[in-house]
Amino acid sequence: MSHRLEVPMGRLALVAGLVSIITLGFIGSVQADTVTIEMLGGPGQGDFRFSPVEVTVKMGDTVEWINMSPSPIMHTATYGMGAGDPMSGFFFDSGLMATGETYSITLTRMGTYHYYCIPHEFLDMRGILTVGHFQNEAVQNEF
Ligand SMILES: [Cu+2]
Repeated sequence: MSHRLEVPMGRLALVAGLVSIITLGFIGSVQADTVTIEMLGGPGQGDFRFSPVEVTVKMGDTVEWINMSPSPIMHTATYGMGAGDPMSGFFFDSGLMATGETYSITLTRMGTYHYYCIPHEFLDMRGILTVGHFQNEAVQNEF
């Protein structure tokens, strides 16, 4: 009697094990990612720009900017449409970044975030960051 019970219990344990593996796999697939945006421009690099200029991420992802321009060119990633925007810097502002420096944010609010570079606004160095529940999701808020 007790011997016959051991077999189904063993199968139950196997099934429970498989379920936990599948669950962990699912959690892994919705994990937060890090997206990197390069700040470019200057001698040998052409126009001052963010690359890619337009980025879509999931809520909870980390967005990282890195200044790839040659020294001593400084950039910023500053929320807003420009220095004349009363909301300038409201959601994020890296401050001046030297060559090789990085700045990271994690946005937990859905929407489309326009941003610019303070030193190169006059050269139209701008970017757009869209945050959705999921990658490529249509976004409701326009900031
Ligand atoms: Cu710049």
